[in-house]
Amino acid sequence: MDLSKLTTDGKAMFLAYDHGVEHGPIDLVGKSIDPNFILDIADKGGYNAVVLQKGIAEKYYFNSQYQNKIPLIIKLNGKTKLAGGEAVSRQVCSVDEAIQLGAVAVGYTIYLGSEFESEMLEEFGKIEEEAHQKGLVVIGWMYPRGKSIKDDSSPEIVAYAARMGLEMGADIVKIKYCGSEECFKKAVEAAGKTKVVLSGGAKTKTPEEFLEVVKNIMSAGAIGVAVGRNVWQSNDPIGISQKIKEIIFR
Ligand code: FBP
Repeated sequence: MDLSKLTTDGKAMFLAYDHGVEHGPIDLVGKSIDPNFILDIADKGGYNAVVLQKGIAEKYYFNSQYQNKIPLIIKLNGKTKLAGGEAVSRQVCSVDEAIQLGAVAVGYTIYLGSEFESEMLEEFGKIEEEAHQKGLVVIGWMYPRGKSIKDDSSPEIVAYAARMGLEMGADIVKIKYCGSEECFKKAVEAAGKTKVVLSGGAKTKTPEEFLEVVKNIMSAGAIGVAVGRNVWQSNDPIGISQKIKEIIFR
């Protein structure tokens, strides 16, 4: 699959903004409640793409000034944190709807290890087939989660998640940080020809802490990041975007 619409010299910086679904407005502090604020960061910060759910894409991105400036990744599934029990996230947007909204890629979260893992794997398989037939890049949010997962960021689990992306046909996997450059290297190795991006995580105590993680994952062979809170919850979203950019594209 051709990743050129989503990358610069093979590297990528994606701005994630699907947290209104996954975490609720509590995450969307200050100006970040406004989707236009995020689209402006994506534009001015030089992101390769922005990640949105379909409602935000339809009302704020489609036919807006941003549509021709920033490529769109549509999340095809989602779940709230209000639902109890084992994690399951089902499809809420079709591949065709994503295309109509202007997406060049689709994203789908698979909760590996959940009781409902097989449902998500099956759904992902169908989405991947259709999206590839229609020329879209497929990104797997590979998140181990559930009673059977003791530590979702252990080196073994993160490498397993990365490998699953390759096995399932994802073009890019978005995985959590496992704590060091060495273990991330193993995950990149496990992903093989599937490219790896870091899933940002909760805002770190200092921006330097997050930038250190970005340095480590890039040295480990990742192609970049799909980051949300560490950017748009920052006091200086454009400033931190510039620093991330310098690390990724240097
Ligand atoms: P962050 O950089 O803010 O962690 O965003 C990455 C992301 O994968 C989002 O796309 C998603 O909404 C969120 O993290 C899900 O986080 P989790 O399921 O771990 O609570």
